[in-house]
Amino acid sequence: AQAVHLSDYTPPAFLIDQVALTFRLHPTATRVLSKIAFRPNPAATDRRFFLHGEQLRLIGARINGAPVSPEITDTGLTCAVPDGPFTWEAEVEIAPEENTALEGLYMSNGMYCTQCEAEGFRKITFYPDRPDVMAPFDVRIEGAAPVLLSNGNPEARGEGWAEWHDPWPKPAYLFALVAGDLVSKSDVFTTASGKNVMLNIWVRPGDEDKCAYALDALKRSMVWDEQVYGREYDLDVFNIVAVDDFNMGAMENKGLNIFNSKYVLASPETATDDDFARIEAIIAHEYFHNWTGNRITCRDWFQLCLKEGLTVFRDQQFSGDMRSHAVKRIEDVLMLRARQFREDNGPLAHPVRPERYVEINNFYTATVYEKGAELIGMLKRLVGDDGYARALDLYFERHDGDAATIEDWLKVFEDATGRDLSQFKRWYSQSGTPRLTFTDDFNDGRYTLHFKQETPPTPSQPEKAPQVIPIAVGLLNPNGDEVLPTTMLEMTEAEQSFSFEGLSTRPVPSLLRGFSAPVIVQRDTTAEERAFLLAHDTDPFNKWEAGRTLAKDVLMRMVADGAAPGPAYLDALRAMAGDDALDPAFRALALRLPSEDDMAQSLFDSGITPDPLAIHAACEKLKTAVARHLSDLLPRLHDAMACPGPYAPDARNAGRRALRQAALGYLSRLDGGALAAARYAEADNMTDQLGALSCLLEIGEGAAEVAGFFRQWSADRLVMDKWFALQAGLAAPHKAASVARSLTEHPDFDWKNPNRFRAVIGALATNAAGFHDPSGASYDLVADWLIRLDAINPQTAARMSTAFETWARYDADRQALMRGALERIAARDGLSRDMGEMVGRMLG
Ligand code: HT7
Ligand code: ZN
Repeated sequence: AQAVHLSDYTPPAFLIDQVALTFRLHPTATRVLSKIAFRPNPAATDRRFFLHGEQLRLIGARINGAPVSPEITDTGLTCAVPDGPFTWEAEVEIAPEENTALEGLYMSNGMYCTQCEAEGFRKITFYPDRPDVMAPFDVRIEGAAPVLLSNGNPEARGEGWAEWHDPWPKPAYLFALVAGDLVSKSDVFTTASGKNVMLNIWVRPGDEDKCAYALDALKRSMVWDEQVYGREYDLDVFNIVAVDDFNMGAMENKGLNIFNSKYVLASPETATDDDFARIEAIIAHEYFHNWTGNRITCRDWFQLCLKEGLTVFRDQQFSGDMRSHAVKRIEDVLMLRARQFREDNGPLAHPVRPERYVEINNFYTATVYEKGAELIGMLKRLVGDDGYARALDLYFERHDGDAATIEDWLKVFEDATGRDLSQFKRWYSQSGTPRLTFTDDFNDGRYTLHFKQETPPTPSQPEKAPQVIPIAVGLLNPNGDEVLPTTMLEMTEAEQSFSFEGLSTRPVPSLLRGFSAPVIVQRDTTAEERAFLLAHDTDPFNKWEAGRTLAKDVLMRMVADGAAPGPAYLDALRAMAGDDALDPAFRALALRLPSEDDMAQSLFDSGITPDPLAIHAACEKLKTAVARHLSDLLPRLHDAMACPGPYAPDARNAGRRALRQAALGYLSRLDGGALAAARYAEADNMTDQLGALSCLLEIGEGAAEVAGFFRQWSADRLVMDKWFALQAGLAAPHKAASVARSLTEHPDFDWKNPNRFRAVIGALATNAAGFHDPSGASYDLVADWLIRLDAINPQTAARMSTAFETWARYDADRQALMRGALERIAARDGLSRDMGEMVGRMLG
């Protein structure tokens, strides 16, 4: 398939003044009538009239009312057009019921819905389906469903029809339509300037009592965007619809967000604390897109990070404000390392702004989203809070209504702050995670830090130039007092030193506070120094990081030479776990060991071929050692963190439950799961129920509870996803493939539903030791299912193929098995463009 290049961008040949669409809904024969007012783009270099269109049956087309016969190919149509403005009309037929790819107009549980980002609108009608063509839309829907929704404001409705008008020019990827038997949970929000907005969350009948949390999160997001970014909502209604069959998390269509039901529906009985937190974050994320994405969109898909990096950064700020900044930062960094560092260190590494793609759906990645957000955080650190606020004000003022670029984005920062950001721009074009090494010396009261930065080669980028790295540093004296509060150093050279004068003793450095840049700090240091920082660092991120690196060092030694865990880590962990002055959520995070996948990457980085089974065994051993070392503290912690009264999903209670759960996990290793079984039996909320069940499964117990859970929840799709995922994700290494296989044979394994597919196949791929079982059984099972899914839903199948992106880390046998699985996928007839690109990049 042909690649698209950033350097090939040309402006659209025609612009659109107005779009009118009529939908006559039918499951197998929906008619879409379009009437589009085109005019030539004075800035265009190409004058050809081309409309994208795929899988459409053209019934008829007219220009200025006269019938025309366009030339149609697999990707669209061309037609001779008059000079000057003209009206294009077309009627096409599509079959939503046959659309299993869940892109374009499709059906989920009898409901019509759409997904148009990135290039799904071309499966609805012929159109210039590119984000830099923006237009106001009028939509008429005719269909038997009681609820008929589209973007913008409702204009008129009658029996079997409804009309919508969206006054804000938008690209086609933000178009949406929903029709079905839905009920709503509603409220009214009054904006800062006094305008009333009707808020509706639309769900299937029976789910209306699971919308309250999402609705509340929406109102909080609206207030927050007004207060923090000065952004008000701009329509009379804001609709959210929950859909069961959805390829990703949610979609920010103008005025009509469509959500995977998993990220809307929540009740204490069915959703965990993590689910509540994710719902809050995703509701906020999609709402924030109204300004960062919709009012200001992307010129082309290479600029995807312009809206996604910024909107992730904004949702992270919001969650930090709603909950705890320290805990949120740690969670975000855990996720960045688990997903983005993994991507950046393998064959799929690409810049935050990629320069070529075959299938854009393959670039909705952790690099574009999460590393993209880190770049915004670094910019803010470099220009300061005031500079950031001025730049954002200028961005909204200058680019409202535009399809913008990263150059536009950086220019507002340069203009608002006077800074030259040409070197910073490298963060957008260079892939790979920089390694930051340092040494220090101390002479006559002068302490000097010497840094070196190096970014390893990545696909098609053998050489890297130095990047601007904001390094937040603090210094502590040996009795634990801070002698230098957090100070931002700006590293711009490959090697650079920074000195601090007037110190009476050699300080202990606390580096990269708050994880001030997305880099890997490599430094040999003693367990005592890490334990010292864990005890004394005033920066909560680095306090946690010190414990984390201690745990990693211990695990590395356990894996490499079978060493027993030393006292430094265990004592430090004990002191921290028992320190009631610390936030329970923070302590819960500190008690969590590094993931097995993270350990595999760290071992590989230090030149050791990781053995997933040895890593798993070491983690198990360390968990038991921690449990024994903390055996007197754990029951106290468990009991003290009980949350009396009815369940509430707020951060304080969730933090207490998380710490209680961490204690229960370790205790289960001492009592054979007795307490977890009791907790399971008495649980009155899903956090406790699932938490207790996972403790049991982790120690190879819980068969009766698994059966009971199924009986209790078999009618609830979202809860059943948890049932599937827990079993595949926590199965013992040698059993994981057979457990997952039998789950795929379960009558409720509806593999066409992306959530259910991910719950089994995705969970198996995250069960590190089980996935990498030396027999290769899991690789085969995952590959078989990816092949099957690719035939009906390429987007989700291709995303999940990243299970194999780490093949180069492993021993020759595993490499051969993993590459064999990829080659088997690659060899399939009729492989999708999505999957073809992914396996091609992974095989190199
Ligand atoms: N902007 C959206 C990204 C997206 C998507 C969402 C659902 C299904 C398919 C999709 N393709 C791209 C979601 C977001 O980042 O907010
Ligand atoms: Zn987004």
